[in-house]
Amino acid sequence: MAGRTRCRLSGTLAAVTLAAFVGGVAGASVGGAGQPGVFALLGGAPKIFSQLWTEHGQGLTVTLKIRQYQIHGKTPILSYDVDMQKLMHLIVVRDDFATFAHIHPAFDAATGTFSEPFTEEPSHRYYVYADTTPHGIGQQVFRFTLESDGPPASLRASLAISPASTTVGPYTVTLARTTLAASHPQTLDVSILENGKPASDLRTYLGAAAHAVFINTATLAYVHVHPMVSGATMTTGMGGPAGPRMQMRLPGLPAGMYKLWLQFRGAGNQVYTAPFTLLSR
Ligand SMILES: [Cu+2]
Repeated sequence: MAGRTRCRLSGTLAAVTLAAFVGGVAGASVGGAGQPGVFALLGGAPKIFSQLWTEHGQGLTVTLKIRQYQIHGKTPILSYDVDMQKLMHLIVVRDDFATFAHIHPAFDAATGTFSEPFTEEPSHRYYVYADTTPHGIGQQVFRFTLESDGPPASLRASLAISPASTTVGPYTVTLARTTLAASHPQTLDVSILENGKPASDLRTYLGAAAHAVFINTATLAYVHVHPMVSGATMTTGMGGPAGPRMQMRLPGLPAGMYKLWLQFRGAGNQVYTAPFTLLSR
């Protein structure tokens, strides 16, 4: 698992923008029928049905609840394979792409329900991607839309290409470039420096040297790749060294502006998230 270069593509260009809204909006009501997820894995097909509902807590904190079913079944799926050390990876992105969360909901195996508290900010919409591997079915990714109180401040941010380097904690993360050739598979190098020298205290996180999530800011298409340590034929295993130079193998990304969040684990077991904005053209 850790050695595989994995690549996740979600969403179809035509369908996604619309789908985020067709999928409905959760958060305003408690419980109820729930919101059907929009299948979001490019090249795949929906083999299950996914549903999200929310339970309100204090203030703007909600508990996200996700339950999935066989496509024509009424019984919740109870058996999931562990993927990258977790049963579900939940990616939550704010509508202006300014915040990103990668969380791992608790799973109640008796009811097949994933639960995770999430605190919204006022006047924002959130895109929620639920990524699981139901046993015997394979990877499935569904997207939901979560709305906070008040009218959304902005549905689409106008984003500019970011600098190729950004600093998170003690680390400076640099991409080889921030423009990509549209629709061509390609390699993108990443380096992580600490105090001007290649960082030496990086460790694998969730079974990979790093995790990179790309979201097309117009279509909401979602791509999840795992960079490899440069020169290595595979990542160095659970908790092993990672970085400081890595290579991301990207699938052909359709033209557009992409927000990228690169997550890696550094000193003190802390997970860092480096945001970038790239243009595929
Ligand atoms: Cu990952």
